[in-house]
Amino acid sequence: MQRITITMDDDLVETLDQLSARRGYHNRSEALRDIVRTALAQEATGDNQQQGFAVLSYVYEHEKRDLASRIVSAQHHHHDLSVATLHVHINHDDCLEIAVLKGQMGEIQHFADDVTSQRGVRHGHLQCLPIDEHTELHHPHHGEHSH
Ligand code: NI
Repeated sequence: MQRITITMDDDLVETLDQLSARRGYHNRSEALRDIVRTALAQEATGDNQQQGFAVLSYVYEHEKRDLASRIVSAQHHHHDLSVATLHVHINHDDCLEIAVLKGQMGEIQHFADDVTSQRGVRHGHLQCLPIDEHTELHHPHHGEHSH
């Protein structure tokens, strides 16, 4: 680990401290490390060849015309990407689905667009977790897990 000194406007430092407090970071370094990781993950999303995992979440109205079956069709069309899907009936009309995907970021983005662009799908969000074969992201304790 390296210690670095950075220069930042007062306003930006205040914003950083507020964000840090809101999200429960213990210090600025921890907050900044996560901000950089998020930026890195976002950048990887644009790299179609990049391999990784992704979490796609969305809310949809299950009785809206044939929306539920169109979503299932999209999932079957991209079955090779699907690791697991969690379905929660959040109220009388709406369902929340969380899909864990694995594969190329370009294909994952395409699948996410297929689902979230459907009429009646709301709160679509894709979180990408790129895998770097050489430096393991977010996992400094390699070797402790046997799986
Ligand atoms: Ni449901």
